[in-house]
Amino acid sequence: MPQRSRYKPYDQPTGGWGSVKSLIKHSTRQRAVHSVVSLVRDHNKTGGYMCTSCAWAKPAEPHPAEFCENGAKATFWDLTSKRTTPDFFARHPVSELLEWQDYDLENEGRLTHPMRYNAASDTYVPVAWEDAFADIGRKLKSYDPKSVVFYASGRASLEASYMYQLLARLYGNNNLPDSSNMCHETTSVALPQSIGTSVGTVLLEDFIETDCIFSFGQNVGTNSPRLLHELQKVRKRDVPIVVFNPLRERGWESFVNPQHPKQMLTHQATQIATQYYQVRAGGDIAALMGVAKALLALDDEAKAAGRPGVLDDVFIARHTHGFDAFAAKVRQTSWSAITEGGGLPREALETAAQTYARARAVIAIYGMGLTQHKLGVDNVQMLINLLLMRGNIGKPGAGICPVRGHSNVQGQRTVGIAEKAELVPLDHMAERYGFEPPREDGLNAVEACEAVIEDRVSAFIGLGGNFLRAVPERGLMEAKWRSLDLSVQVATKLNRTHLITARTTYLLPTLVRSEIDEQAGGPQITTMEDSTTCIHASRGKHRPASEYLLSEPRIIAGIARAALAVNPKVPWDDWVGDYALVRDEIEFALPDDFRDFNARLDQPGGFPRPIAARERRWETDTGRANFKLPKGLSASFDEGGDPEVLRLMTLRSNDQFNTTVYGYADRLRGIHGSRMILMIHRDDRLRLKIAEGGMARLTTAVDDGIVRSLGGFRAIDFDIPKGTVAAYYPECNALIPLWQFAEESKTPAAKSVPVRIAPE
Ligand SMILES: Nc1nc2c(c(=O)[nH]1)N[C@H]1C(S)=C(S)[C@@H](COP(=O)(O)OP(=O)(O)OC[C@H]3O[C@@H](n4cnc5c(=O)[nH]c(N)nc54)[C@H](O)[C@@H]3O)O[C@H]1N2
Ligand SMILES: Nc1nc2c(c(=O)[nH]1)N[C@H]1C(S)=C(S)[C@@H](COP(=O)(O)OP(=O)(O)OC[C@H]3O[C@@H](n4cnc5c(=O)[nH]c(N)nc54)[C@H](O)[C@@H]3O)O[C@H]1N2
Ligand SMILES: [Mo]
Repeated sequence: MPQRSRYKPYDQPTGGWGSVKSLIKHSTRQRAVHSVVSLVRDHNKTGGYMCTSCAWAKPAEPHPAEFCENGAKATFWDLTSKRTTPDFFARHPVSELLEWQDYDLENEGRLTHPMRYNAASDTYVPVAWEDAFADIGRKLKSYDPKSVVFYASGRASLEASYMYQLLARLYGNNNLPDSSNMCHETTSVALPQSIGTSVGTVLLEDFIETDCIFSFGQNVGTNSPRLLHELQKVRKRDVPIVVFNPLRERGWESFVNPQHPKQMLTHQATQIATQYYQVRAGGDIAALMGVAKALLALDDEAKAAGRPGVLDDVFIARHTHGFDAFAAKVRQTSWSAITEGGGLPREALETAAQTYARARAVIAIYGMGLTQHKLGVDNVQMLINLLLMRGNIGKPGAGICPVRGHSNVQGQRTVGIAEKAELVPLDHMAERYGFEPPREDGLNAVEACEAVIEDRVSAFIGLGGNFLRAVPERGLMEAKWRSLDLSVQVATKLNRTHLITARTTYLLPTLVRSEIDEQAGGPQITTMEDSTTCIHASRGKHRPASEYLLSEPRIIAGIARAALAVNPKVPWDDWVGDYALVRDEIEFALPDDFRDFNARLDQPGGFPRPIAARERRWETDTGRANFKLPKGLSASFDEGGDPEVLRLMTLRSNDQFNTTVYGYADRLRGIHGSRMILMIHRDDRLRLKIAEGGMARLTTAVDDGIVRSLGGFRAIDFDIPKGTVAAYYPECNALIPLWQFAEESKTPAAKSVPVRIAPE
């Protein structure tokens, strides 16, 4: 399907007619035109279903059509009329399918039947649900419980997630890695140490009051386009938006709201970023240090002249810990180290500091550009330090705003999908279900990979996701996967993880969120938590893609009944019949967060979980908000010593949701027709003797005995800092060493892979 690659810089705004055209193309291609009406009527609306794309907040007063281009693509992709049937599997042996592209696999449409891999014919063949459950249960009973992994991608509802984590714990482990481990785990480690909460402190209403926004390492136009509505409103009030990103992402530059007729007809675009700083990959600690240094200088200057300082001295004295050590560190750090580390001139950082100092209330937004680095935790904590200097946490219009990924990834962690035992209300569960839950930590995503490589895993259960495409170290992982005894994949579409088979492999198809989930007690409601800790109900509206699909709660219960001893305190079947009963269980386990859960389902805009830091209650080791000192100025593995080593950022295109590739157009970056593209600075390309548009090979620059090399990239001159290059995830995951992860959080360091590049 990829055609010849084309590149033409995109000068149109984000949204606008480009977005409408793309929407029409995708609905037609997926033969999902029937879902357009529902998209407008039901999407992200009270009484409707919540989008399966990103986790951005859903407003209490939605737009007439509360969706974006990429939410629409996700919905068309789910509601496609195409089907991947038993007949398809009979015609295509797995060894053949392994040659297909990710796009082509999922483009076959929705899975329709439970299937089991048959090694003799090298095909998937249909299996009855009860036979599948019985066999999976029998096998699970035969393993050491510590050798089984229960992975979750971030889409399953709160109800399914609660049941899934309970299944793992009753079975006997905390091996509950999830996509969050590869994503905002860095946030979950950094924020509690700094401000005593593991999630962001910003609610949608803060955007109404803010008077400045700083953004780091997040691609709003592609990955959370509905946030552009907030940004546009903010810009109408002339609020400055300061962006730090190696790439000039269109979403941060200019936007036309496709749902605003006047803007569409007059082509009236809103400029989003007022200051744009192309920091080098891994350079944010240095850049933030520079802004902090300039801020201290402004404070000194003002105080010396007898004016009020620019720091919030009262807040710092009353609410924080460690300021003096932090200030000393900032003062000691030289401007030359800062400009070298961040790749930004001193004047730029001073200007950013002036903008920051003028604002009464600042929101800091960030994404994978901060979390997926060796010093990702320090990246996030430096950003918090900056906020603390002027009391920008716990007041209206201010706060920290990590933009989460999957639509319920945050909620899954909230209700217990976590490998860290201390994060889970295990005592409540022990009491309620009369069992002794495992107390030692389980495996996170990287540790699960290590365990697979070291032959310590017997079985892997995947509640959604595409584990083998999402994780680093693809070569070794795919090879070792084949010696697993059991792989069970609960999925909606066929992906590559399903094709790397274990000794026994099941492919279990499930409903998507927009489909009606009919159980004994009638159509069911599910719930999820958005990026701003608000909980929403979701009601499917469409007929399921096949009569053989089961809901995730039902599949989990099926496995649980077959694998576990009967426990009258855990009535799986009753729960499946009525998900409200599961919500009661969640409320029991987490009473502060989910008080009156069932009664509050339809609160417009969702109901927020209480976040102590919003009230300036600091649940940290010191009882205060902590200034944290970064361990270094470079967040990357490569310390910048060798000029032949470049930092590779592995990114999403506009036509994908993680490993799901919707097409080959990265419209907002002007790239069409191919995903094997290397974005590179012209001077780097010339130095490396690669022709413009010529082919290049990337080889990971580490010396650990493993060769990681990938050819076939077309090099395109891009507006990107020298020494930083970019290419697409998941294609590049073969290049990422498993041991290059963020210190403390173990989030794979996907944003600065040290690479050498050669012409091909
Ligand atoms: N349509 C769509 N929506 C999505 C997803 C999707 O794939 N498609 N994925 C979902 C998921 S799971 C997630 S986690 C989020 C991801 O959303 P993002 O956090 O936006 O993740 P990426 O696309 O990886 O892009 C990271 C951005 O960080 C920049 N960057 C890279 N390295 C650095 C750095 O060192 N410093 C700075 N300052 N910037 C840097 C890159 O140029 C890029 O703009 O989106 C979610 N939403
Ligand atoms: N190099 C590099 N690697 C990365 C990243 C990066 O930026 N760079 N980002 C990381 C991040 S942030 C994340 S979140 C992970 C994502 O990792 P995953 O969450 O594992 O991957 P996805 O691509 O979201 O999973 C897609 C599959 O999920 C299944 N699916 C879709 N909807 C449903 C559903 O409702 N239920 C069920 N049961 N299955 C469903 C479909 O079969 C589909 O093929 O990747 C990580 N890997
Ligand atoms: Mo993510």
